[in-house]
Amino acid sequence: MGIGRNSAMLLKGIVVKAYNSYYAVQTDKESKIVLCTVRGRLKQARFTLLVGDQVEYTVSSGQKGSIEAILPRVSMLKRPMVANVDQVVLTFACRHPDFSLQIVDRFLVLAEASQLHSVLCFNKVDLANRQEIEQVADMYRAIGYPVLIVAAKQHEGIEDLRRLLHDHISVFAGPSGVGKSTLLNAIEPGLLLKTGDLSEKIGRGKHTTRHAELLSLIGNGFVVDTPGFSFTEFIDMAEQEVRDCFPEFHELQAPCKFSSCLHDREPQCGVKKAVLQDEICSSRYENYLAILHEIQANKKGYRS
Ligand SMILES: Nc1nc2c(ncn2[C@@H]2O[C@H](COP(=O)(O)OP(=O)(O)OP(=O)(O)O)[C@@H](O)[C@H]2O)c(=O)[nH]1
Ligand SMILES: [Mg+2]
Ligand SMILES: [Zn+2]
Repeated sequence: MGIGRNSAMLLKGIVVKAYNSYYAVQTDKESKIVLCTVRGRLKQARFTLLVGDQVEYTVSSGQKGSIEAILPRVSMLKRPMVANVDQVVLTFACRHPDFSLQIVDRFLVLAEASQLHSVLCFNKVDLANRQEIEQVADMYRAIGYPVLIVAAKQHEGIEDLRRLLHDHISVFAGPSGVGKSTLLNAIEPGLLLKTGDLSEKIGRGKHTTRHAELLSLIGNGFVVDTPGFSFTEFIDMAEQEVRDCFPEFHELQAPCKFSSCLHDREPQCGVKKAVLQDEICSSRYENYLAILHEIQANKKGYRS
């Protein structure tokens, strides 16, 4: 430590928002925000310092702080760029927009590929048949994913969701219009996030992508609201990688004849057998094959 150079006390905090030349850092204990610049020797870090990073900083004079060190990063999410995210709450509407198992599985693959712990949140249950959505929820619970069925507008299930966010950095992701911002406002009314109808949103143009910001929850924990997107693509993924994003395949693929088995056209495949015996849900297997074939078609396109 720089003895004498800076007699100010070293404090710990987390970057909650990045501006052009300074960072909003929330202190560990009091959840007070301090605006910080980056120390000279850490200047190159300006390009790598992310929202979500834990930092050490000093406050020498007045209110302004100076970031002295970045603590080791546990994880990094690329879209949105946030460090140290521990879980993603994949949010979907039971209706309006229509529920789709295919979209759920495609988002789950993206989350698994980023090695994030996923929670599924099925919102707008007030518009749907609860029994039907419970069946879908049970299918995902059997795989090991926690599932919450909620209605943000009616404040139903909000307490369970709040409990799950406690002490975590959680990113809310999912298609547009499913109610992510409405849910966050229900959890923490002070957030005052913008919500709206799909029809109103179409006119907003392309510039709705805001910079990621950690929103602080009373009690402990942070959430990140993201603009919805529906276009999911997997072209940077390897075939084996997609296969590994389906956790229920892991144990059942032991009997596969080839360890490289992609559970598609190969003979003696444990996963295909499990699908036939209803041990693996056929919608999951079909959605897997669709992604696999997209990746394969894309590879072929490059070769020719
Ligand atoms: N019926 C019903 N409507 C809801 C519920 N939750 C949200 N909505 C409505 O759904 C619409 C979209 O909600 P938002 O919270 O803006 O959706 P979003 O997921 O944040 O959308 P993007 O920001 O575009 O990604 C709004 O009109 C909400 O009032 C719910 O539980 N039930
Ligand atoms: Mg929103
Ligand atoms: Zn196989």
